[in-house]
Amino acid sequence: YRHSPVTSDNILRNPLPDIFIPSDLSIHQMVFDNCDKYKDNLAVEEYLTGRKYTYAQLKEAVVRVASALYRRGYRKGDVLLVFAVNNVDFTVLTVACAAAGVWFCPANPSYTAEELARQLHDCQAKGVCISEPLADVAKDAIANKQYPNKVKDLFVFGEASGFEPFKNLLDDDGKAFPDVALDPVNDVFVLPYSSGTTGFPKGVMLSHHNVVANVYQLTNLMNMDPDDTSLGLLPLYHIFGLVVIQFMTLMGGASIHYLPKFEPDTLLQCMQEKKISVSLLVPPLVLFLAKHPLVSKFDISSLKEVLCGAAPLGEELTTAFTDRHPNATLRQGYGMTETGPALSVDMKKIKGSVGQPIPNTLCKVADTETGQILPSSQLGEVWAKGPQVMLGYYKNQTATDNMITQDRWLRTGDVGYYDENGVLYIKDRLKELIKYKGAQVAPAELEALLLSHPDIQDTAVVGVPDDAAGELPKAFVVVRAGSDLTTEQVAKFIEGKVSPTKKLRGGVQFVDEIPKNPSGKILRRVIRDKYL
Ligand code: 4UV
Repeated sequence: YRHSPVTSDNILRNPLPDIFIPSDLSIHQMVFDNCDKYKDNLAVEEYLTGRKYTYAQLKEAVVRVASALYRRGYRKGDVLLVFAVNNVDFTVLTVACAAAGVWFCPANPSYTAEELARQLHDCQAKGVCISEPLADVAKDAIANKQYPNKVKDLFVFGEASGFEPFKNLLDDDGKAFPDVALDPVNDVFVLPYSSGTTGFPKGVMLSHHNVVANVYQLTNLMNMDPDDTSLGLLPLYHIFGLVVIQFMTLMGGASIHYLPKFEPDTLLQCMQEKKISVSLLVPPLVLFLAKHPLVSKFDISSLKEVLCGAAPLGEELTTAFTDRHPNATLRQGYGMTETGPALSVDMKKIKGSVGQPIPNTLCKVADTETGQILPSSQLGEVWAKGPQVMLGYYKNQTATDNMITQDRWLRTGDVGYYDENGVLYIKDRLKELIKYKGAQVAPAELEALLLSHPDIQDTAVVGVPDDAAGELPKAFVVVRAGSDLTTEQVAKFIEGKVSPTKKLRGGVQFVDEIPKNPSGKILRRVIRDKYL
């Protein structure tokens, strides 16, 4: 071993030697190499419809779609926004955009028209590609005058009036497949949105190399093979699904089985019938598999590897899961959109821990006030460094500079410590982000909406702990003098305006004032300590 896990400098490293990650490899080349290798193996399949591609067919479809995009005027640096649920053509389009040098910009399919309009406006997409049932929301978003956009092409997986069927792109002869000069280290592959440490969602510029690196780092630890079947349930718009489900599976020559949404019976049927062996999950899904009575009616004993991330996985839940599914190894991973996403994975089955940094990644714990590096057992902010750290936020240098230091350390905004073995534990969050079932809820967004209500004078939204969902957004509200506004009315006011994950499920509480520091920053910890 080249490194000891914790060196005298208090920087955490993987005990394995660094791995070689090619810096000239682009995403589509990485996928194509596997398509050539695994040819007739099943690559992706939709469980509900049976639509599927083998590896060879996947490559052919990617070539056709990239060619079709080129014919329609798409050039390196153009942005295509994808507003869709999981389906096999999502994967085709992801890789086709990479080949065409087009920035792939995924949006949460549960977004309202206004939420989508903001992302369309910010990313300056030239086109959108949507799932059939989302046509009306997408049309409203495109027509939004407050957030104007540059969308000229409308594509749909399936059919919808006013949208060109994606099938037309698949019918291209592939002859205009572009030979794009790509610099994998500096050219953007994907632009997912994340609120980061503060404010509204921002475009996260991940290069081809950021993502290639993360896939190499993970496959070095958790290799899949062609006999594996992987569950495609987590949404592909989110970085965990987008990178880890899609590319980790494709690297191993295994197959992905897509489901468009969580539905208990269908999920379990899919796991039983397809003999799912590898699943990426978030804690509420681990809870479901660990405790729901329905699970006993199905044989899901094929499950052997589960990687759980996006929110804390408690010890008690880990035990409940492994007691019920003894064949399966449950590992906790830790990461974020801004780091492509994985930073650490628990390889030693230490309950409650997120393990050690993955290869080629450094982590340290810094004093939250002074930035001084801390020794083991002390709580502080986790900082990380590695080839997966994003290029930066799109058109937002200030937010980038606040998160990444000059020597490329990224401040995660998470609070944790490491033990004497160099194993990391995440305990809390410094940043304002709330996680509902692993999905991001940005308090700033809800606060801005609440402040648009004429009777609301001030507000702060924080996450309250919840066993099933992790956290629930709760609003503390200062009402204007003389108003007869009720807490129910406040919750209703928000409900219709945001995607379901952002509803104020944690409740609304009226307070006299919102604690703030002298520069007006909301003191969320004070609110939590005082009221929760
Ligand atoms: O930006 P994001 O929505 O990204 C994610 C990414 C999750 C993962 C998890 C394991 C992997 O192996 C992997 O590849 C990707 O959720 O939210 C990032 C924030 O979510 C919290 C933490 O606050 C991050 O900054 N978070 C993510 N994983 C964990 C977590 C965890 N295991 N424990 C506690 N908090």
